[in-house]
Amino acid sequence: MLTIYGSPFSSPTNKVRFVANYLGLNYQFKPIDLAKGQHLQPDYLKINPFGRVPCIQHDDFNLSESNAIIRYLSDLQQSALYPLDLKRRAIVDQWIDYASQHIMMALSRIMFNTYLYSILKIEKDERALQDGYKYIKQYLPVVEQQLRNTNYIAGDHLTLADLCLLASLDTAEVLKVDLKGVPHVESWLKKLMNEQFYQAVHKSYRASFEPILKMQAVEA
Ligand SMILES: N[C@@H](CCC(=O)N[C@@H](CS)C(=O)NCC(=O)O)C(=O)O
Repeated sequence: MLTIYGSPFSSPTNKVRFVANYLGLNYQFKPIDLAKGQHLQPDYLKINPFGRVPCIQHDDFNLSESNAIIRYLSDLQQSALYPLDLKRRAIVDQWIDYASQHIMMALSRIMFNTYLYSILKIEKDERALQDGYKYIKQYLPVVEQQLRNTNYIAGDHLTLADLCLLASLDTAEVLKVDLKGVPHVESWLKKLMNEQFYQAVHKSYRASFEPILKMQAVEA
């Protein structure tokens, strides 16, 4: 039995669900309400001591950190999403790291300091917000350059790295990050958003983010 705990507007949670859907895994999704602090309740901390989403329970095995989870799920299914060949796997890891440490990092600075700060009741960090926009402008052309040459981010086949990048760039519209200057990224994103594994999570990121937008409009 596989359970995924997470929040519908959390990119790392969506990443895990994209992978689980792609792999055809049977799972139940248990929403954790960050606004209500459910991620910090003792019951949840027993499953994930990090106090973050996502995490999974697979029978009696608990695992946190979205990148560890997607590697585990892919290997569980012996999927080509995470190739066994040493060099091909290393290239997938390279892009998982780039997507996480540069693209997702930049976008989450924007996300936290545009929307989530008010929900999580933390102080807005204006400097981090500006850094987020600066970094995404700096890092996206690297992705554009790669996608100009290959169909997918780690080569000519879909891999975990694409799903990792997809979960990050999914937020671009809501965060008003313009993708017009990176047309290969834009068409890669559109292509993946049409896939069933994506649509089984949400029709668009905006759709699952709607409650947050409404909440902010009331507070404004
Ligand atoms: N590196 C972690 C990041 C997890 C993370 O930061 N999740 C956010 C939601 S997107 C969270 O749980 N935030 C709760 C908090 O900051 O209190 C992963 O990839 O799973």
